[in-house]
Amino acid sequence: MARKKIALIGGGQIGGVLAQLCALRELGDVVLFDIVEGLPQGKCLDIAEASPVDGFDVCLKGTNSYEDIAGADVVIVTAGLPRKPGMSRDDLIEVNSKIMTSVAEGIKQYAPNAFVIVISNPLDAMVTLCQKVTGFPYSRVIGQAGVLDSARFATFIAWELGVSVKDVTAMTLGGHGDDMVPLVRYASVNGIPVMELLERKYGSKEKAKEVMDAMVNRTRLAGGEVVALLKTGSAFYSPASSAIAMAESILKDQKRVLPTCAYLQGEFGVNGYYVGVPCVLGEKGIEKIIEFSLDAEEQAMMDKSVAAVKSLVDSLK
Ligand code: A3D
Repeated sequence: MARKKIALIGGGQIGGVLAQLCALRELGDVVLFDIVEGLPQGKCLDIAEASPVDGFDVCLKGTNSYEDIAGADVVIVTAGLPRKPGMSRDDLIEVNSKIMTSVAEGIKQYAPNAFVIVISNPLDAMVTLCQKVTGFPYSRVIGQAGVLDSARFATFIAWELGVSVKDVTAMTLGGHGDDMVPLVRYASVNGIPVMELLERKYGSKEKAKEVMDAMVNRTRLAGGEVVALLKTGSAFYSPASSAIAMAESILKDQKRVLPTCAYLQGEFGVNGYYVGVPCVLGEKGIEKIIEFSLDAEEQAMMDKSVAAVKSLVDSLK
């Protein structure tokens, strides 16, 4: 069986970690592309020289030429500027739209059969633009946001309850903005509702709600929390891990159910927009969008998040 090939467009903070994770997990051969000469070559050389120590055996190639991504099975896009303290993700739309257009043209020309996972912000708009320019089927162009937002929510729950993150299930829906929808009702520790555990811990429904509200709020603003600490960029380890989980599910046909920025055609009452929802990811990309019922409060939050996505995406036109 031929080795898989993963092309990473953007060799900055996230791109470098993506290349290292692909290598450590031997997901396939890696091509790291950037417009800055020397940057992707230097990072690939550095990672390759760790291979005898870490014991991985894949080819890593840094490049400034799109020709090298030919034949890629999966392309992960991080090209674009990250935000600085005080900026919202939406402030990046103008500059990153130009970058995304050129990137999508490169992918269309040189890797026309690839699955594309977009990470560049503002996420919901950039994945929309990438699909438009490539013209690839919706099942092959997706965005990473929900895996990370959900992981952040799960992390805060695990810390609060003093349990392993491995036993926490938590999910966010909606756009990758401050209106995202962390699903409290479905958050659990090994199937036990988190709200019940909080009520037992604090002895009152009111205090449990207060603690959960704080975790929901922290989840929504979690990206900004990292930006404020770093001062010169945004999160990069956790977004890379999140996109790798999606890529791995596609490359190995794992059929994992992962929150994915997917093009909706009526699901959750949304038509014609990319929004974060749970999807089965396998060898055909998005193999299924999983619908389930939201209560009135969750639906209202979803509607608000979708409205924010629509106004951002419509500003592209
Ligand atoms: P950074 O370290 O600046 O890397 C971006 C790279 O893109 C740089 O190396 C640039 O040289 C390169 N680049 C610029 N223009 C082009 C081009 N035309 N073609 C190819 N490469 C180009 O940023 P980063 O890696 O920290 O973040 C990358 C993107 O991901 C930003 O837009 C962030 O806002 C976004 N991001 C998304 C999430 C999500 O969960 C969705 C999380 C964190 C960051």
